[in-house]
Amino acid sequence: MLNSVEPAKGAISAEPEPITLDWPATALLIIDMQRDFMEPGGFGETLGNDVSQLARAVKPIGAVLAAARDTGMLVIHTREGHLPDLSDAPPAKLERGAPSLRIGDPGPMGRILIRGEAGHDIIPELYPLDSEIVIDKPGKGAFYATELGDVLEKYGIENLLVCGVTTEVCVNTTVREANDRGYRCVVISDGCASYFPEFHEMGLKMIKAQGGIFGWVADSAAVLEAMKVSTT
Ligand code: C5J
Repeated sequence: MLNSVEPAKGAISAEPEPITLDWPATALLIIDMQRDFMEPGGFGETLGNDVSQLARAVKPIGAVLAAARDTGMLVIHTREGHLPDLSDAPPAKLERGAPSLRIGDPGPMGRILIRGEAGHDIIPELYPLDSEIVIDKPGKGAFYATELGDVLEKYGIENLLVCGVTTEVCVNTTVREANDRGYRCVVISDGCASYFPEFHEMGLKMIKAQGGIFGWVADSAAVLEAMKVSTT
């Protein structure tokens, strides 16, 4: 158990406190598990990052994804990326820093962070089923300039299980956007990862501090246990 409060039956053992979810009103939101972030030669590596740091999130996400598929939970995958003509990429993003390759440049997995290229695709281990929703986003947050809000409303979603990469960038930005829109977010701690382990830790702390100012944090085992209890 992650904290001292005894969870009710079916509640997720989470921090800062257990949370009971209405499962039919809950979706699994998997952020940016794309080759461009996870594999050598993609966007993440062009920024100078050690992409092997992210691999640890794959198995926990896979376990929760399998359970979500078994229970019929709504599953939403996101992908960060831009149109081939870069019309949705602000100059301030394109010009930033001194990467080895810039967004739109040709790389070993196609043009960096461009929709339709191999690097933009989701890794095979977590590949979306045809029945699952894929949201393409130009920014870090999954609500900005996307249809995500409309999709959640259409399916009556009130709660989000959130995982993916990276903890302090797209996961945190999306959780903050979701929190402001009234969604309860449970962030799956071992289903997130960062190129910087200390940012991962602090990114989770920022979410659950101050009574859960942005949401709740639980590990995949706690989420799976609560899903199991509520479906048996
Ligand atoms: C980044 C993301 N780190 N998905 N994107 O640029 O976190």
